[in-house]
Amino acid sequence: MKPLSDLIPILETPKIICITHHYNADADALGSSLGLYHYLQMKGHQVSVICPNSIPDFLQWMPGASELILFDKQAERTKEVLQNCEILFSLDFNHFSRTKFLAPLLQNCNAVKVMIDHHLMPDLSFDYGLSLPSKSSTCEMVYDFIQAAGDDVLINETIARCLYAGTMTDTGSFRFSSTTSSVHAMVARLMEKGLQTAPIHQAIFDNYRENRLRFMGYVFTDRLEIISDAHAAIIAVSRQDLNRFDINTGDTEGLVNYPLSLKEVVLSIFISEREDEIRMSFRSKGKFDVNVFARNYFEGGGHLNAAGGKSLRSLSETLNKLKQHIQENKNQLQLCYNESF
Ligand SMILES: [Mn+2]
Repeated sequence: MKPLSDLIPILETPKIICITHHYNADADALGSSLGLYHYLQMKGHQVSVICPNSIPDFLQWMPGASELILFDKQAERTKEVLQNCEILFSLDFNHFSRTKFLAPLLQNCNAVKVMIDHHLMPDLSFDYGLSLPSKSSTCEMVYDFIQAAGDDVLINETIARCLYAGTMTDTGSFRFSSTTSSVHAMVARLMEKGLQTAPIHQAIFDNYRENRLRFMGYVFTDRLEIISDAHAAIIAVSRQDLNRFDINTGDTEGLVNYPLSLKEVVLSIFISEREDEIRMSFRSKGKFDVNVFARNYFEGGGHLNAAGGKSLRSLSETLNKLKQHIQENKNQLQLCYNESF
């Protein structure tokens, strides 16, 4: 994999470019894709953004959202665009499998493949790329890329809104330890470009339907289990629970973080029964490594304090297996809890 900086001179002449991100886009995947999209368009390139599947309602406000190509709805168009593509950017993921059903098309695409990502353990078979797990977000990496190309002057309010959104969500609103001085310096620069931050917080966090709040009440009352001696919390919801409150994919975003607000909880896990699999989110405080935990037991991974995974077993079997693995890690969890003071 050649360094990303080697790509900068190649982008000095107009190219046909595709940008894609992981399945179930979050604000960082979409914000980095659209931020890069607007930037490359201004550079004179022909650019398309391909999403592996439809994007959640709370991200529809993002500038350029109406121009996205959704693979689950526009398969033919996706194939056509990829066929003509010269450079393919993969953002906020580091292995094509993370795009699920889109993966074979991306893998077989003849374009020069570029990765920009901050997750652990990258696939290094991309032609160009940058993998920096210490970075707060892929949005921050796209900002750095634009700066490295000497194009600060091209950053406008549209790009600023996209890049801010993903940095804000991936840092837990600038709370996590990945929030370096460079992150704050970037936000300051984006504000100088006309960025208004309050409407973005509102668009992302104050944009739900009543059913989601009712669902949260139900979940915290009836579905939250605390394993005190292991400093762990589990929320497991069945398909029946999701249907009862008419809950979509985007509605469960962020729920996994709430149990971490409990003093004694070091590890929080959210499990939901989806159509094809059991989906799992892992969050931790301090040194407990959920990337390793998700990778070892649930075919997943991500970051030190935030990871995803899945299980093809039933919900109750998954829950039993999970509790067993929590017990196996009990000493480590107790250690992490004690170390945090
Ligand atoms: Mn990210």
